[in-house]
Amino acid sequence: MSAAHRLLLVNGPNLNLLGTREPDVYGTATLADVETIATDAAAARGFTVRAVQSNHEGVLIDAIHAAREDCAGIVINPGGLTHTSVVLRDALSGVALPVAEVHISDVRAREPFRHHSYVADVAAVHVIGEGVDGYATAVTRLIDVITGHSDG
Ligand code: CA2
Repeated sequence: MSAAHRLLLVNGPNLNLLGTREPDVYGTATLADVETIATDAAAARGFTVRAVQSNHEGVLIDAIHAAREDCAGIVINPGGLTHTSVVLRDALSGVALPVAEVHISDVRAREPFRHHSYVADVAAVHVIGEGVDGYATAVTRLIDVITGHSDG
């Protein structure tokens, strides 16, 4: 599969805990389930997915930089880094690939510190509060942007 048909899926800190705690907020699906949901949605459109999850900001930055070489877009749930990280935002902005931002929970309805996203204005697609199925929505809408079927 060519770079033109590959997405990078990035899950940030603590998302490896999906399915183990806080099911009332994040549901019962695991990180592996999330990666399958995204992979299946991409496959339906002829795309592949490279998935990375890390609790270390630098690992995420390196994966985003590497995507410049061989991916057509990035789907990212930055976890708590959403609300804190200029560094992550700069990495996404710097690689100049189309980005879809996903949040499992409805961050707009949670604590005030979750209302601001440093990533939001570098993302073409935003999917918030759709649970883990939001990853499929994000993949599909990002592929629409990449292929010119939508403006996001
Ligand atoms: O709703 C989302 O997807 C979030 O990005 C998840 C982050 C949170 O900091 C954001 O405000 C919203 C937290 C991810 C932690 O995930 C856990 C999953 C299960 C158990 C504990 C944490």
